[in-house]
Amino acid sequence: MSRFTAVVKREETARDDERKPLVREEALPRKEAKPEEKVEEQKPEQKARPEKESAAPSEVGQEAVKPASERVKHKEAVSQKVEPAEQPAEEQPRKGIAAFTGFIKDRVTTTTISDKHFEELFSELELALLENNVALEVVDHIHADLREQIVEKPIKRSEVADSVSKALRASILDLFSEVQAEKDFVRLIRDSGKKPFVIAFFGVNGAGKTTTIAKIAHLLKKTGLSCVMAASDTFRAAAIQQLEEHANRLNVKIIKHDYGADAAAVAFDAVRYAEAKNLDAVLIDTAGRQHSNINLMDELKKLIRVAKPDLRLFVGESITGNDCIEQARQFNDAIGIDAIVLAKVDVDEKGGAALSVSFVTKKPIMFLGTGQRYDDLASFNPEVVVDGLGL
Ligand SMILES: Nc1nc2c(ncn2[C@@H]2O[C@H](COP(=O)(O)OP(=O)(O)O)[C@@H](O)[C@H]2O)c(=O)[nH]1
Ligand SMILES: [Mg+2]
Repeated sequence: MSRFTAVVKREETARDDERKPLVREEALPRKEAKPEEKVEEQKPEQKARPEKESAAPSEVGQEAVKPASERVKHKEAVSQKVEPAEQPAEEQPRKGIAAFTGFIKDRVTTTTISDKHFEELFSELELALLENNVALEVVDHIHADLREQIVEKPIKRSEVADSVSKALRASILDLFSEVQAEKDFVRLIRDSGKKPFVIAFFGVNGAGKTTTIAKIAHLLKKTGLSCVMAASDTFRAAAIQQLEEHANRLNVKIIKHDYGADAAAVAFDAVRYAEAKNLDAVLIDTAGRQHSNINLMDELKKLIRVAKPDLRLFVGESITGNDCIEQARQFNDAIGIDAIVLAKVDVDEKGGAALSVSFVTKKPIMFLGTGQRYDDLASFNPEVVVDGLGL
């Protein structure tokens, strides 16, 4: 999964048609940010939170636990009978998806894969997916889908690995099929007929809201659209100042009140300002105390009533994996979100959040945050995620 971010980077930066080998980020020489381009130094307290342990089944929804734990039991039962796999002499231990397809190549001698055999083989893939922060309900979905596609279906021995890879690719792409985002964000704004087009950003502290707003303001400017920022995170010390620094650097107007002011009033003033100045968009920053905080949700609901955003973007940190998915679910339940920005995929070696967050919330991923510069914002393409998995 570590190749996920490398592929995103490659898609965004390498415009040439040449297919470059995928390399791990850390293998590349570090490119120093030019001071004026760098969005912001990471302050120690804002540093990306360390990765959580991969999801233990107990951390996830109850109803989803059952099928997977049944499979684990099944795996134990089956593994008693399985003869040790023959290891080709020079072979390195394979992991994850490569292990799954390779395993099939090594062991399958018949032209169909039985249910029992499938369960045994899937347990490899299941572990790889869980380790990579893919939510359990997504693993269950892939399991059911893949089983339907390959169990007891006649497959040529020589084509087994290929067929399974194709089935897995189709299954993962299917995760996104219900929720295709408008690919062209700028066109979405232009075609909306709304002036100003109001976008509100939600998410927990440190997820990347303010940084994403700066990146989007930069994107809008590059495409000739004007905007104003609303400093509606009036709760956190330095939040207004942080947004203001971006506004100054980008030469974008910011509407701000004092700390502790009514967030909805700030947003309202920004919308009024945009109307008066005939601006194209309003970007509303919001506070991000814990999503379980009822006061915050009430404050955000009021802001939504007053500013009537046309787009409610949830900003989540890719690296927090299942936490990010839970937050997205809870923000969606509490205030309703339209789409997702998955920030910090550049520091996420796992990538499971991208597979899961859309599936769980049924909302599209609109952007990926791929770094700390203004240009580090990639539009989301499911095919790129699947390519990154080597499928
Ligand atoms: N590596 C990386 N860091 C990011 C990204 N987006 C935001 N950050 C950093 O994450 C930290 C918190 O971001 P901030 O925008 O202040 O989060 P907020 O509290 O949700 O507004 C800052 O240090 C940002 O520079 C990203 O896509 N990649
Ligand atoms: Mg902020």
